[in-house]
Amino acid sequence: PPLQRLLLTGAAGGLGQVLRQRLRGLAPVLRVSDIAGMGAPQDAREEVNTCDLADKQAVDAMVAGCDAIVHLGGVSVERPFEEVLEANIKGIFHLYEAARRHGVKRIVFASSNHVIGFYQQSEKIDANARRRPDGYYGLSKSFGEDMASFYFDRYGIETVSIRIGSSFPEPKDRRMMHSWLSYDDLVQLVEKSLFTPNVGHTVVYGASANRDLWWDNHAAAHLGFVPKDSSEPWRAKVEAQPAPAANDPVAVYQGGAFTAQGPFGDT
Ligand code: NAI
Ligand code: 15L
Repeated sequence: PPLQRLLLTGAAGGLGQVLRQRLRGLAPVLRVSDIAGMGAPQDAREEVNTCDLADKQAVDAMVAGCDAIVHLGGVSVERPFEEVLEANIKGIFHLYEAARRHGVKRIVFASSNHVIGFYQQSEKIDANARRRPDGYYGLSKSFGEDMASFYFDRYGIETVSIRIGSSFPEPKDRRMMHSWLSYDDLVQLVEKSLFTPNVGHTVVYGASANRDLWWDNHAAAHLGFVPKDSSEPWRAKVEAQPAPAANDPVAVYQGGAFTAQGPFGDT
């Protein structure tokens, strides 16, 4: 059945601002949510909801009345565990609990390459590779994928977990020549993740058709995701930057600099 009300979390963020524009029209009502300000509703088809994902009751109210969710909200970089715990770990539990209570059928979860960040850049992996999270942030996304798996097996709520590479207007460094996901390809992948039937819990890598990919999406072929863009037009610009040392984490690991952050706190 067609969607009635689509929820977009993280709507004030970098990707949220893009998808707020590009997903409107997929459902009669788009509800946008964030802890940060989002401005007024853009038109009569949009609802604006301010919510802290760490607040269970607020998340329940955010989800009520929605039949599908694109979940971008949360801490999006490496941070101390306590911050990641609130927004991402408690947050994803609150989201799935609310989805169960309110009969949400489909969730598109913004997972991350940092779930597998400790693979080396010389390795090529698929969705079945053992996860190797590269920090608390990556651990929280790994937990989110397990939450999605459990809520499908137990309650039949379907999820596509998109392990987004680097989704920005253009690739900013050598690593992103491999990991870049254009906004157009992101939009295509989110739409396919929302509307492909019988996805169960599918894990897909979110990268454009870059020349030297680390990630093989054969396990998600049923989504029919065919990226149209490539990082190649930026190669000369990116390779004009000074090259990192061969043993620099940005040149060794798929997760790049995230693998070398922390420890945080008193140590
Ligand atoms: P972003 O940091 O710009 O946006 C995240 C949004 O979540 C922000 O607007 C923030 O206010 C909101 N948020 C943070 N804590 C919250 C809380 N406790 N309650 C409610 N909202 C909260 O990040 P970006 O780049 O837009 O990424 C969106 C999603 O995609 C994130 O989940 C991120 O982890 C994921 N992702 C993004 C990648 C990228 O290349 N942009 C790569 C891999 C994953
Ligand atoms: C992510 O998960 C982050 O949200 C984003 O800001 C980038 O750092 C991206 O990964 C990346 O690995 O380039």
